[in-house]
Amino acid sequence: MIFIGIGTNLAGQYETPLQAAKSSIYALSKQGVRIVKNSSFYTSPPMGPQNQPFYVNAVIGVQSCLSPIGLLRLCHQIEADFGRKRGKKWHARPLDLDILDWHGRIIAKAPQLPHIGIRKRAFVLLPLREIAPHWHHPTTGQPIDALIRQLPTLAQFKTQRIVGK
Ligand code: PH2
Ligand code: MG
Ligand code: MG
Repeated sequence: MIFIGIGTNLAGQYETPLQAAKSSIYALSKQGVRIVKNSSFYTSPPMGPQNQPFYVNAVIGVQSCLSPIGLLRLCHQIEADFGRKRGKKWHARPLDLDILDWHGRIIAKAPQLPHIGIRKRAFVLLPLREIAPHWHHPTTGQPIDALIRQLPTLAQFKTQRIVGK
């Protein structure tokens, strides 16, 4: 399975970031990506610069015949369609689509796999556990429950499920 993390804290052309997040799943499916699992949507304070809105995050499990780089290009194309402008690191954005895990593959760069941020981010691990409770980190082999136990309690507490799938 391939897992993609969705993040947004600006509405862009949609009414809310939540609506942008939902529409991004539809945009992927329109491009031939098969959506197999959807997590609930979560909200959390921004990691990084604090002068930006709270985020909405979700994780989906998908199937696609695209290569990692092909899928990355598609994700970037959809981000651009949603009004994302690339610039400063960790700035507010209407859409961020991160390939978290591509069939357990380990790749050094572009796209780096598994995604560098998985291990320490409650807003990735909590939705991922919902749809893949037996998932293991491809590089370290750690089960997802162990990764979640290692998170600071506050980070878990601040990541709140807002709406079901
Ligand atoms: N993504 C970032 C930076 N900070 N914070 C939250 N809560 N959620 C995100 O998805 C997120 C972030 C860079 O991709
Ligand atoms: Mg990201
Ligand atoms: Mg990204």
